[in-house]
Amino acid sequence: MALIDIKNSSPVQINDVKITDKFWSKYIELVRTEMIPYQWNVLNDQGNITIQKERNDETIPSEKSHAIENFKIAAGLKEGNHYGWVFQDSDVYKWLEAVAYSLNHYYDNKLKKLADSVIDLLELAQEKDGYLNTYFSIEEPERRFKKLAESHELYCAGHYIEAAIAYYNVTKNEKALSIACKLADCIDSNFGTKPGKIRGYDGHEEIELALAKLYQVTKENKYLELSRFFLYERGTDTTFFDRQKKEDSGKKPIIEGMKNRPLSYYQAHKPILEQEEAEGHAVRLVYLCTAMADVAYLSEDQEMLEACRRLWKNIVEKKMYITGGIGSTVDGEAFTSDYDLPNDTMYCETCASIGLIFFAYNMLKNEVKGSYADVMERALYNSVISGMALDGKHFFYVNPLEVTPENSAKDPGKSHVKVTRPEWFGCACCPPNLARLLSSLDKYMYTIHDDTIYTNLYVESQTSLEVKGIKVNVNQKSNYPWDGDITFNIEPGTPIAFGLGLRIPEWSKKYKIYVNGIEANEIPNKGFVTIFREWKQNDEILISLDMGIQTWSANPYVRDDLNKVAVKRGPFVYCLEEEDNGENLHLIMIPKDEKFTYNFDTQLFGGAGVIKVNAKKRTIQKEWENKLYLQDIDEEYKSKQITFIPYYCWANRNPGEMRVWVAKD
Ligand code: FUB
Ligand code: ZN
Repeated sequence: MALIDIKNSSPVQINDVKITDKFWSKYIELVRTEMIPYQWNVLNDQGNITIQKERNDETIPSEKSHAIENFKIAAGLKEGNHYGWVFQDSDVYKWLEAVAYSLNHYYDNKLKKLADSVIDLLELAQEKDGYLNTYFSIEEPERRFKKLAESHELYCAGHYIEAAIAYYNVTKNEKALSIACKLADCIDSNFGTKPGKIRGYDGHEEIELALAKLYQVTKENKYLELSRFFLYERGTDTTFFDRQKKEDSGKKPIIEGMKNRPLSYYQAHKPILEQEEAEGHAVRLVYLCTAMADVAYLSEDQEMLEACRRLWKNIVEKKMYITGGIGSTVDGEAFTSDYDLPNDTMYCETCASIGLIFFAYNMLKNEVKGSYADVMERALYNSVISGMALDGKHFFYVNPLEVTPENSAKDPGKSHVKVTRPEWFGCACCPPNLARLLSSLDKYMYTIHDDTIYTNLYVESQTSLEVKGIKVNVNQKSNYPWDGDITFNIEPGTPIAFGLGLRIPEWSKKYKIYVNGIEANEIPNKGFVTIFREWKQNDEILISLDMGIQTWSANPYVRDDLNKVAVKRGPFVYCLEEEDNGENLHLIMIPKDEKFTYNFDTQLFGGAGVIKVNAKKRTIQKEWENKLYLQDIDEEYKSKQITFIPYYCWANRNPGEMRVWVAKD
């Protein structure tokens, strides 16, 4: 079933899954009916949309998108200048990729024609030698590949290649793929170790993961080799960016504000095998790791896999928010030190959590380990979908765990921490990234290793998989993520022996599994319980997960979360909003043994589980009037019932305070 079944642990081809899940179908429909048309309007500067800067920074271009117009100018169909970020092209590519996945769920001829016309436009914009980049073609052709630290040329190329593969897989549009191959060949002829070639790499990783995908579609070894070159070259010659900068000196910066970034920002401070810690720009790091994990898998590179494991461990054990957000600072949109996880100045870019999912999935291709899927689920249900309003037309670039509107308004250090989701951003990397992830969710649900199908995500669906060369339908039925019972129906056609690995999420200490009504006692191994048997038509498995309400604590080294708890139920992290609980959420305290209650509210947020508990709220006594400090004053509290909503739902009502970590008694 996999496009190229190099080993037995194959990825699952997208057209083999049909999602019927209530929770995710809504999102997939939202992508199709709202996000894709809405984003198309934005890319064409239509629709009267207000574009906000993602943070206070004069240099952010935010008048319009101009992304399609840039292609028309590069194609010679229009006159004018390039407008927007140097990587504006990637917004179109991610949109195109989302269209491809969406067409796979719901074939829409009009949309396909529109996407075909975009491919035609790209063909015109592509230069004779395969080069494709509107900024450099229009504005500075002589600077092509001359300032890779900033230029994003290979980043944009990578996004096109990903889009082309998706589009080709779904529609069989050969032109899309041939533009991608021409582009990759152009890169191949310019980069490498041979004399005359550029021995360097892009400041923003992306081409590496795209080339690994291109290899899998075309079976052309040169693409895998080029990906390996970029990965292994990174950080070996630490003078590369500086040398390019010197040769390019006197010219205007390609991106203002990127002049003085340390090499670790680009993960170019050391060779990748020597990088022990997740450092620098968070999206770059996870895109790098995504590529490393895929290339390690494809070329059976154990050293590279070991490097992935080290970086993964550092992220999830020391640098990840409970929501699956990563990146602790706005400065460089970057990781900081271990356990530095501030809740109200964090970055947690939507793209970074999406990249973490890509990384997790590629690790799952390498090895059976439920914890990769746990992180995938954590990011997906929390930091990722909080990146979008429930209307599919407003987006967060960063996903805070604590917001005080006044501070965001007045503190320049919190200008990136928005209280409501804007309609679009000057730098619009996140919204189309969300669209492509949500519409391709089916890709992440299963992995197959040898004769076992592993379930990474519980999503109601009908999936056709191939084990031992035989087609098997695996159907999931559930009301997950709100309920913990998931029924699997197995339809092998003829009886066949194989394993079905059921992930036991880290949050579900208690669970039960029944096979055809009889309780199974298999011991979990590496996060999965595997039922191995000869499956017959209509065999049924029920897994029942613990959907109790839980309070979680952070490692005591996380200074910002000390003496606080976060409330969780199933895969969801919950939060408090001012709308339900009044202002000054920091004064609320959760008593130790209070009983939480849960209710599914069909009216709220289109249906969502709400949690309530009797808590205490500190009262502000009269003595505090006009005083900032008082000596030896007793604290007084009033009891108060408080309401938690799922974190992803926050900021869908009136603007106000929000917090995930709540003080505990
Ligand atoms: O540089 C391209 C994209 O813009 C990055 O991935 C995001 O973090 C944003 O900086
Ligand atoms: Zn982004």
